[in-house]
Amino acid sequence: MAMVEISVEEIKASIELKLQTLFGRTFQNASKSQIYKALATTVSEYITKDWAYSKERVRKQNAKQVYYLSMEFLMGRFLENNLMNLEIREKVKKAFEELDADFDDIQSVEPDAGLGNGGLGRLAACFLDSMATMGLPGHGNGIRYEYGLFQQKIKDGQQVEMADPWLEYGNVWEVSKSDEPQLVHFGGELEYYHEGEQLKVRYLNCQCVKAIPYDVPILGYQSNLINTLRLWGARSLKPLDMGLFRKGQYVDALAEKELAEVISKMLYPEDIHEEGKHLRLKQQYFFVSASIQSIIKKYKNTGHHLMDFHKNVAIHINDTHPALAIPELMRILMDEEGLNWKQAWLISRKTFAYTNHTILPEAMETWSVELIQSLLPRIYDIIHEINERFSRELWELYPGDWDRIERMAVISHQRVHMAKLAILGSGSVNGVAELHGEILKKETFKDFYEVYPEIFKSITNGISHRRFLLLANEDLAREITERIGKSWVTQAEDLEKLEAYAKDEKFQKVLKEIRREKKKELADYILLHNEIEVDIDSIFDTQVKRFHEYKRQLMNVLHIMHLYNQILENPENGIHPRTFIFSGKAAPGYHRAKLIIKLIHSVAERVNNDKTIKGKIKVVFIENYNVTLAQKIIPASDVSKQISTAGKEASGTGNMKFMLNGAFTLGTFDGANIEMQQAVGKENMEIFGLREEEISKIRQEGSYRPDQIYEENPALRKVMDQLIDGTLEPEDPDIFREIYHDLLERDPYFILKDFEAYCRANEKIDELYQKPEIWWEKGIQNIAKAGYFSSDRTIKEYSEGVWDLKPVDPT
Ligand code: 26V
Repeated sequence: MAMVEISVEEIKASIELKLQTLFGRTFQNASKSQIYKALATTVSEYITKDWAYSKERVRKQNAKQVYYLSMEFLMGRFLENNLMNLEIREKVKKAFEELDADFDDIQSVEPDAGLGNGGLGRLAACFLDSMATMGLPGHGNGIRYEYGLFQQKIKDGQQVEMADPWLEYGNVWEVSKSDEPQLVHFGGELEYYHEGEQLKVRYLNCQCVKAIPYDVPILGYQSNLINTLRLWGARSLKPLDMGLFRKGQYVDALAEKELAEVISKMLYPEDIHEEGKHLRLKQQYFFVSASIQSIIKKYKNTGHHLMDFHKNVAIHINDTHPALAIPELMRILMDEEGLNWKQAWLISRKTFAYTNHTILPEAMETWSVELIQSLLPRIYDIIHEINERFSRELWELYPGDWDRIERMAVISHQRVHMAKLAILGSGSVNGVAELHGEILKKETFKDFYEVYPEIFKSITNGISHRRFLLLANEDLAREITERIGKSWVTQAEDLEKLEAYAKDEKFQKVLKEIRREKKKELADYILLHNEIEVDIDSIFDTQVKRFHEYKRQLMNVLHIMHLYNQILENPENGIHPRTFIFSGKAAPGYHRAKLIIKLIHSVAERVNNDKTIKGKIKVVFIENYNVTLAQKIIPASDVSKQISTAGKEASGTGNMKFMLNGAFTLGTFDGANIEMQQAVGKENMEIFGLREEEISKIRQEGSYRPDQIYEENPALRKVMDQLIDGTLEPEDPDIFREIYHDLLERDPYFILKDFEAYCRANEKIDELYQKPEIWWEKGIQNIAKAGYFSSDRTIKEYSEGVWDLKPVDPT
């Protein structure tokens, strides 16, 4: 639907009409939330009309389609993004000016759709944006969680979790299709029987849950194609038990209903740590089963033969969470469509592709045989058969090598290993950056790589450069367009043309002024929310992401303590003032990550209130990090901290968002940082610390002695001692003792080992920042080379190399 033909007058008229018809209000006496709804409904009606044509076009062209199955879609706000894609933001702003209302105020009524934890969920959202923009028929399938990722509040320096009832006031962007439900079965017993030649299966005494699709239109920039994000909500199949109801047992009457509906109640907030919860497994099968059933149903409507399924449909599984889609497709093809095992398996392997997003062993999903067997008996039987057949193949390949067969088995030690299931059932397995893909081949999935080398790939992640530059940093986007034209919005590599302006004083000044403006806005936000005054001429040095030990927020804060000590010792040490910004959530059950948040607050308390350092450094923790906050913080940052232990961060995508906005990266040789440095050049990015090979060698040798580093480095020793000597929390001097001991005795993430190099890298930043011509030139170079990290490029690689997907003809 490219650009919408609507005038400022029409926008105003529509808002006023909607206010009347929906709420019986005039603009003057409507609430902000009513005005938001009136505007959003106006926009969504425009979209919905074209949505139907778009589906029709895809159908007529017989285009192959991809379904991106993901437990998480971290969408953020819809209104602003849709206005951007329809290119009517300016007009809407104008309309609000004429109505004498503050448009930002209205936009901020919309809650973030926070249906994800972090990188994996935001990646899914960026992919949807790119597919729609590039005219590729690709749809998301996930869960309509009633509660998104918890909201984070900070009380006494500690994280407190609050619910995120994002649907409380309705959701203008979804269309519920309660008349197109799918039924999902849990539990019960199986009864196998013969119908002629065919072995059939019946389910007895199972629990059946209704899956209702809620469809959200996904627009692309200037694109004719509107894709669909289909989120499934769980409903009880049974109406209220009126027998109980009449007897006055209202609560019991409701119980069964609630048992079903709890499935789509909330998003699990534990990224990385696998917990093996019953309800989580139910969530996985619930959305996967509903998705596969509806995909097949739609496919059968086209009249194509099932044996051609993979030619028309690709299904992507975002990490192992949707891996049950593989046995579910097998089940439907065999039990309901009458194909034999060989046929069904062939189709499955040609249909599915799997992306791995982390190699941390604690994130590798396994489920107990007992749980799967009782909850999903038929699915278990199919997994068991997959395992049997695979083991026999292995026996042929490696006769007598029991060790290997055991290592590779999908079911071993009474557990089902989801990554192994995902690899076996897929025609493509990929890592999310070069290094990550290599680690998968050489270590994590080495055995499988030896058997199926051709299916392993690396596809480096990307981000929606539209959301994170065109939308989040409108002024900068405008200045870029003035210089190099508008093509970069759909052809991100064209940002490279900016290189010609790297030394241009005028453009350097523009970048600097826009950054300053963004810093001013963020400073206002910080003053309002944290009651901390920050100096907008200080370096804004930012680390925003989920809290996890491998991401090493702890190293960041130890360095701040060190810097503070240095300033106290030598108040005239000449460093440029710096504001250290943190934001991010910790999993509610992740004690250590929460303690690190507390430590940051303790250090902030101390540093921010010490008048003797004259505000040279400030530490700020911005609560409740989400997509909307990212859009505020990233364009206001001078320095981007990407300091994970080498080999641990599969890719990182925040790193790319900062680069795109011209921040300078201080990072380790990890994930996509490596490729960012290749793109922008060594001089434009500061890399420090141990390499992955070095770390893996030290680990193997078992030779690491953090206590020695402590002994040898007096400045570090001082900082460490301050963790336990009451400097920080005189009332509770032992609170950080466990951190101290862990660093000294184990330091599993090599913080002490990298500390010295990290300090030096920070000094280098300080020096560079004090040479403005050089600093801003580097900023421009970063923007110019960020094009490669657009998710448009990533999606192109998936389309060509994995899905075999082509853009639909827009006419
Ligand atoms: C794992 C689990 C385990 C069970 C409980 C819920 C849950 C939720 C999420 C996860 C996996 C998280 C993996 C993840 O987010 N990985 C990140 O993926 C990004 C996109 O590829 C990548 O840039 C980051 O480096 C990687 O950490």
